[in-house]
Amino acid sequence: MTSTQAAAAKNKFERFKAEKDGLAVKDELEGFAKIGWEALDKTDLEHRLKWVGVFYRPVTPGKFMLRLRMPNGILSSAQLQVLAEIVQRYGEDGSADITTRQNLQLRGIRLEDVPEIFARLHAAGMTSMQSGMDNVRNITGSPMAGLDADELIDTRALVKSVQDMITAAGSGNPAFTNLPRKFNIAIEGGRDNSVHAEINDIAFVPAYKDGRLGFNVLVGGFFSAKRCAAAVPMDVWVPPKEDIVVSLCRAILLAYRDNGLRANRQKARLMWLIDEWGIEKFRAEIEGACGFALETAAPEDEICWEKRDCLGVHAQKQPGLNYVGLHVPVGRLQAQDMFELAQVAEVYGSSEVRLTVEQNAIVPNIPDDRLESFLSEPLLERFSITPEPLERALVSCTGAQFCNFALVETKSRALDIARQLDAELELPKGVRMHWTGCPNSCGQPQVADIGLMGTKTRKDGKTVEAVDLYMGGKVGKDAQLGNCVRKAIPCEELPGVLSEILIEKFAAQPRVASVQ
Ligand code: SRM
Ligand code: SF4
Repeated sequence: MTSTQAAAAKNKFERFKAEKDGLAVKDELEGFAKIGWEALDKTDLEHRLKWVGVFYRPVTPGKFMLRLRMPNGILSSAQLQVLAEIVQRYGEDGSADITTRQNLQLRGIRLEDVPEIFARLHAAGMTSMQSGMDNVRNITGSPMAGLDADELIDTRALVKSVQDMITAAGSGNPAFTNLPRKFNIAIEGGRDNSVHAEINDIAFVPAYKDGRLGFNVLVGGFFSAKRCAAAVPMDVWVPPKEDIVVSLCRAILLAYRDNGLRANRQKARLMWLIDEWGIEKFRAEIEGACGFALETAAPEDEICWEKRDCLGVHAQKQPGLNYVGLHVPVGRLQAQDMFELAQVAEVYGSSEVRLTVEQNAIVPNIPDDRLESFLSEPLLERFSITPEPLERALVSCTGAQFCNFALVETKSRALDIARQLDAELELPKGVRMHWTGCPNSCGQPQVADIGLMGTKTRKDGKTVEAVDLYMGGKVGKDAQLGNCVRKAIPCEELPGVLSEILIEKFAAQPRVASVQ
């Protein structure tokens, strides 16, 4: 019995993957669309469709979520317009979310429309292939890539090449569709660790070696309900060359595919294999698979800045051009927002839009003499460049509105509380608050100044929505993960609890009520 067969004997996910590869549904979509979602095989419906980015939502049966891939968080106005048209047809059910991986998810999708939607995505140069389940997620890179005068490495082409290798340029690549578990890759090119490299299974971090600029490689970072771990150094430095970066990613993925632990899904992420092998054996195996010698790591990485949030107007390295970061409250976009965002990028910029892991948007390449009229666009009343400090740095996962794992409502509650506290308190500087609806940590509470993780508790004899409180997460230079410092705070008590914390730990001052 092979190790994969042994795992299949123990684990229902391994069993159904062994029976039929998830990617097989790619060729069955026309048939699915004809028979309708209610007639689908349960495993195809609830699991295998995720291999092509189509997520059945038990909270809203019949209205699916479509998770795209946005390498480096970059898309064109024309692409955004196509996505806006797709969600617009679903009326109130249609919307989109910018995700914590610089990506877009569309809501309200009907299964009968999926073949046509896929044809439109393909025609517009987009894909949703392999974006869910045991596949590699959207690959992140600095949202200022190619714009920032202080950037070290422009990661755009590298990120795209790695995605193309993994997904066979978006058509689906069976070599990587049966990993033991999900997998995250980030390629950072700036000095401020804008993508939280250390929480990825593979992280490329800029570093000079003997005067040459390249990347130190970290491996094994992940969050799960059972365990959260920052990535550890692999003791490897690579030059920023596409063939080398792609080969290294391929070798790690194949080693993980063939040797990763599969019997227990709670112990299947890459770090568990690194624990079992030890980092020296891991490095040696990968080097053997690469077929070329790996250089040892550079002594230091070049992450030397506090993380920037990209909001507001910033001069680019191209003289006379600017990028403007717009705050999209908790990442939620309606069709009209998407049309307008696409349009302002076309009219004032270079028809390009970028997304950030803070769930915000950037419009690059706006000439100096077009800035003033850009800033007076009505869209900027909704997507401000100067939001109040708590709202500014607010991140939230999907939560109970659409996610069946959620223990609490997140996005609307996060926004209401941030707005209430912004109205009551004056803050000397931003405080990064991250909400996540359950221990899966999609909203990354461990990287926040204040992280809030949904749970349930008992109050006055009743079960109520509550949060565990995380503090101490640090991003950018010397990034570190925060820890749970207090458990099960009922959500209705949160405004008071957070107000006290903000006053005691973040030097907030109550605002003086204005005299009428
Ligand atoms: Fe996540 C599962 C949403 C980023 C850890 N995540 C889910 C599912 C698919 C569960 C489900 O089927 O309902 C959620 C879909 C809800 C929905 O309808 O939107 C979901 N995850 C999200 C997003 C949309 C949160 C957001 O609002 O931005 C993010 C999508 C990113 C993307 O574009 O691909 C998202 N998820 C993350 C991150 C953050 C990151 O990657 O930096 C994490 C923690 C980092 C990590 O994975 O190491 C994360 N999601 C998980 C886990 C726990 C993984 C584990 O090893 O245990 C699950 C559950 C699972 O995989 O079994 C999960
Ligand atoms: Fe859903 Fe939990 Fe992820 Fe939030 S953290 S999107 S509630 S799985």
